[in-house]
Amino acid sequence: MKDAAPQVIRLADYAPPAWLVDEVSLIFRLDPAATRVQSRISFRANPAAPGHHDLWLDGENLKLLSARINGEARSVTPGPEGLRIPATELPEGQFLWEAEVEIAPEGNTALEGLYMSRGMYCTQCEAEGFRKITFYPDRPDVMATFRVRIESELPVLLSNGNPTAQGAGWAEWHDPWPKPAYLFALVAGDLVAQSNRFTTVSGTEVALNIWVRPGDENKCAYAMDALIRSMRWDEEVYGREYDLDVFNIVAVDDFNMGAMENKGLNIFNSRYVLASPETATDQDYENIERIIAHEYFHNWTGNRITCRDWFQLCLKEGLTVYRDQQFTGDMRSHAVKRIEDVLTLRARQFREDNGPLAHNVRPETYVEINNFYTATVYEKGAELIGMLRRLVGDDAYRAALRLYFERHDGQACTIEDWIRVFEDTTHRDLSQFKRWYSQAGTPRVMVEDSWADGTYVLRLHQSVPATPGQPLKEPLVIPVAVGLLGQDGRELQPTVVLELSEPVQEFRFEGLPQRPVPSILRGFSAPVILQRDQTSAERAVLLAHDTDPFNRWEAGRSLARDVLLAMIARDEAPSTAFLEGLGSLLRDPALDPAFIALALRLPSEDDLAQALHEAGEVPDPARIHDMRRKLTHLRAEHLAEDLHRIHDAMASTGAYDPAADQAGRRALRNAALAGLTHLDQGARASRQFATADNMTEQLGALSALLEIGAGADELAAFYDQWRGDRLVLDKWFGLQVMFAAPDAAAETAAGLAAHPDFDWKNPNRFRAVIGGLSANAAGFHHASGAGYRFVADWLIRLDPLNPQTAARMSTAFETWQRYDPGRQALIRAELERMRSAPTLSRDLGEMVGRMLG
Ligand code: 0A1
Ligand code: ZN
Repeated sequence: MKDAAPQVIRLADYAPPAWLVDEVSLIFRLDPAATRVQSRISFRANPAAPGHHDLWLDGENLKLLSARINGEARSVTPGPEGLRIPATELPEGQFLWEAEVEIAPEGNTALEGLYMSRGMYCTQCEAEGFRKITFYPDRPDVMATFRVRIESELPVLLSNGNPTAQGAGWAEWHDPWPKPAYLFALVAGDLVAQSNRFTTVSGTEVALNIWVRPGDENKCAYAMDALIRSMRWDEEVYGREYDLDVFNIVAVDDFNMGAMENKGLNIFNSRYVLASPETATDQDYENIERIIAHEYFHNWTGNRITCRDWFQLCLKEGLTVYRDQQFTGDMRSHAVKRIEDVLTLRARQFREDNGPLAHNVRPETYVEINNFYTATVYEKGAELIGMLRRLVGDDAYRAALRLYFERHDGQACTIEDWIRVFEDTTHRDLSQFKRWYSQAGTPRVMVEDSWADGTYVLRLHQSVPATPGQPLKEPLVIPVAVGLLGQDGRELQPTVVLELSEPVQEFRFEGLPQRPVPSILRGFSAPVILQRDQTSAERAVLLAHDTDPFNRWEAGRSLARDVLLAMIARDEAPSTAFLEGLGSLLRDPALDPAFIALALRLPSEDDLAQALHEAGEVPDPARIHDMRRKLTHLRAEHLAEDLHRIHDAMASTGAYDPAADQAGRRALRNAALAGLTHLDQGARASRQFATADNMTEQLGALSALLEIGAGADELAAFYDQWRGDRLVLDKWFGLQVMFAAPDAAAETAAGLAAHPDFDWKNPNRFRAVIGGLSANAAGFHHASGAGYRFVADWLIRLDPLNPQTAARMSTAFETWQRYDPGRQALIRAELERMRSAPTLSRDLGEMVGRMLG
């Protein structure tokens, strides 16, 4: 409900907890409407907070039935956010708190705390959900061991740690590793497991289980395989071993985010567990592998070493994303993974960083912490780790991590602790590097160069634009990886990492035989926007010869972007150099098909709007849409022969395998099909749809058809085939909205929202339709304002039930300042309408407030 003046939490106000917890013991008597939770918590005065203090326990929506201190009944009246026992009423030193509360999981639509998803009980406690389960100091710097007893008639009863005892209608668990309450988890349901075993490097046997609904057990094999590979990889690459007798994963249909790293009991959105070749795309498989790894890696980077407070979120998230990126690179292809990661970074983080929601990787204030699980904290946070590694080198990185695990195991840490392990291992002053954590905005690096007498000079200028609350910026340390090529494509200078730390700096390369073609920011060595006038001849050299695969791809990408911008600005025809450059890639047998597929991918409509805004222009979403379609068509005409050849040559042989090789071939095949569909009105795509034996090819064909406004029969057939599969049906909902023509997008979304299978309280289904519309740039930004209205209507409706998801999805509006006055007025009106909704949550209120500025 609406707060008069929502409280702002500040990093600067951090104070250590007055009371620490040694052990927690919980008994759950599960009931949908009236679950009883008994707690026994042993408190001890914190020596780091000298004096005798009040006890503050967080608690929300709890019915307190009884409370005792050292066995003596207390009458306490909790407020809306928790309860306070004055120091005068507390024993000194230590005491035992016992309480019983009642909660109603079936009415919990926010999916935070203990809730129900289609008959099963589950929990989500990050960031501050444990306070909806019982009274507790719900902050990550309070770490305790947990004993849990669950009583319920449901057959499977799970919690963190190791099972200790069980009988008919009950089970007991013990987690010996001290943890913050946000890592608590409980699951109860009619579930079945796919099981396996893992022997750790030191010989401990671990039982692995993936728990799903009966009927889904044949869709867990890939997740299990990914888990085993993750466990082995973390031992081999980071020396991290698993530390309990069991590792449980549970798939849940109703979940706000992707997954959650609860100690020994990871809970997953079912879309990131369940897969079979017929129902999951290659992209789904890759996501499952990545997220399984991510949550598993949290066991060390997050759980054994956690965050002191929520401002330090990037400590666990940036590092864990960095680790999962390395893992995927090792499992698949580093070149392809890097390109994919940069595409995501630019699409999500640069977008965020260049708008009203820009914030530091380590924020300094928040109203609702759930609003800070962002691309900046996660993806830019990971980029900072990569830069640090580039600056200190691989050996020092390894040594620093060893020290981090050794020094901080069992602690709740800060970014200062993290930086210090690097300083202590390298004896290098990293105070300037630390600015990356406290300065929002995407840095621009402007490049000038000159050539005389065998010496090539690169002059780099850095600047960071103002962001909300941060008008002035200081120079950063930016690792700029550079290589030099000859005009004939030969490498004259292998990669060197230049350290740009001044506002302007010159770097000299001497003794060169000819003026080189520079390959700058190889591997995307820093999350910056490079500003450089590059001739198309130079780009052609890089596209054909760069030894750095990222920059090779980047040369093609910027060529495509410039072609599109010239079409948008002045109807200029695409250059033959561009089309021929692509043609050569398509004909190069040495290239990885996955790489070629990425090279064929045109910048998205939102990428183009971002580029136009960056160039000081006002993007017109309708024109962007038309020109991008036109280029897709022209390109297909020019490359038709190659595309036909590729579509045939990349056809599958043998049994479906989700690994990189086959997935890359299918990605290229679908990319070729999408182009060809523009030429043959869908004949090939219809054939592919009819004969596909896997979801990647079925969905590739359907998408290609929908993109040209065809595919009605296939859409109906798809629904008939998959109406019983919730995850596949999400795709059916999402695709129609994403590919709807701009004039019809809002109407299509509204039609689907009235469909009997539209369950708006399920976050996946809600995201498919409402998120689908915001992903359809030209439809969402339609000049009528119908797209804006539709999304705002649904966010206002969802917000009182599930504020977290409503707030997250409001980022659809974060780019509003890019657009023309007409669109700006329409969006502003919708943001204001949301802000004045009588049911506005703190979550959505904060987001809308920040967007309005
Ligand atoms: N820590 C999880 C993400 C997560 C965050 C918040 C949640 O609920 C508010 C749920 C999950 C991760 O990084 O995977
Ligand atoms: Zn995470």
